[in-house]
Amino acid sequence: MKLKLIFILDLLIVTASLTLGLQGWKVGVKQAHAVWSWKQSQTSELLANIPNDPDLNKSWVFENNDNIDALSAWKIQRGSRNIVVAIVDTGVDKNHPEINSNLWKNAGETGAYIDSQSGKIKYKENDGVDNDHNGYADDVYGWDFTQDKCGDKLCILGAEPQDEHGHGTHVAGIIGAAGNNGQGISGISPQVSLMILKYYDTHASGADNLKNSIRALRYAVEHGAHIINYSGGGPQFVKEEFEILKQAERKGILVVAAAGNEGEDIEKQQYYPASYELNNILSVASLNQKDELSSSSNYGGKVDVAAPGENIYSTLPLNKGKYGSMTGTSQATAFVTGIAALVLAQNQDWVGHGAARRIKSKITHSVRKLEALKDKVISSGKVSAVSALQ
Ligand SMILES: [Ca+2]
Ligand SMILES: [Ca+2]
Ligand SMILES: [Ca+2]
Repeated sequence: MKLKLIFILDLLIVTASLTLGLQGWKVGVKQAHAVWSWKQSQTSELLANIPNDPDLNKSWVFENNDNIDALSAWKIQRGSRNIVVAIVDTGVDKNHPEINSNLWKNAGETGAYIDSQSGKIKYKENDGVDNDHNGYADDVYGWDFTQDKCGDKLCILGAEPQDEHGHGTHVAGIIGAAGNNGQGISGISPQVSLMILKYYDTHASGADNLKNSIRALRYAVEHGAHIINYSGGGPQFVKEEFEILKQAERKGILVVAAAGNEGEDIEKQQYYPASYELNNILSVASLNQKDELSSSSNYGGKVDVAAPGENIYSTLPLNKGKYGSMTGTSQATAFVTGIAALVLAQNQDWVGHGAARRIKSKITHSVRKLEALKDKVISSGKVSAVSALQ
């Protein structure tokens, strides 16, 4: 059984919430300088369009619009709550103020009713009942496949897909941190619905993580996800995983998959799900700030595009500092997922069969070609949010 590894961060700079006045003052000065240098680099037209998230400039990706063309993309499209993105990962801190307003909610597990026996008001989200009869009790935001207990027909104890690691919350912020809300950063899709599916547990065996990743993918496919972000993978073809992703292909669900962090050519050393022969998989390599392929990034004929992936500033769970930086193809993948969410928000009539193929085509045909990516990724380029919308 293959080991289903998610990418552990290479670098984690936790910007801890500073409580001492002096330290707070120093941080304030640093921010002011950063805002200044950031604004110098933008044209007046883009400046008029910059959202009011004060820490957006802490990310080099947004410091210069050309890095991914997000500022100019937001002039055209800022995403939609109608677009459901499943994050198959370590869970997400749903209490994070930048994530909370963009969480997906299962309509069948929300709302109140009068209990016929007690006559009291009960809330579907915490009544312990599987109100929508999908086999999961109280699955409001998604599910925790690492903690749940399942009988023949019902799974319980998975209603809180909380992120103890940090990876899932970081990926979630890149895709869909609330934009223009006067705080923190902005995701590439400032409005979106994030479905939280936790499969990875650092203490579990590779076999268990793999089994749970397949359950998580199945949930996404069966519960209305339009796009799946999969920032993980492994070297072995797994038939069950292939079958569920094929079902996703039939439904038009796009799977954005990391190329992996071994610095290898994945045509020689396969890396799944990126390497599956399916039209709905969009695989992503990582770039550094100089537009070079990251030394740790996998590449090759199965990798479609590249995106920024080094030292990326995004959200972290509240007990891990709220914001911080991580590196890897996981982060690059999340940028592409965010762009895919914008493209689908712009073309909502595509939803359904064929949508994945169309989104993938838009993104791969609108890249900025880079000499450094020739023969490294199929499109020879890095993604551009604004070009993908045109
Ligand atoms: Ca349910
Ligand atoms: Ca319930
Ligand atoms: Ca924000």
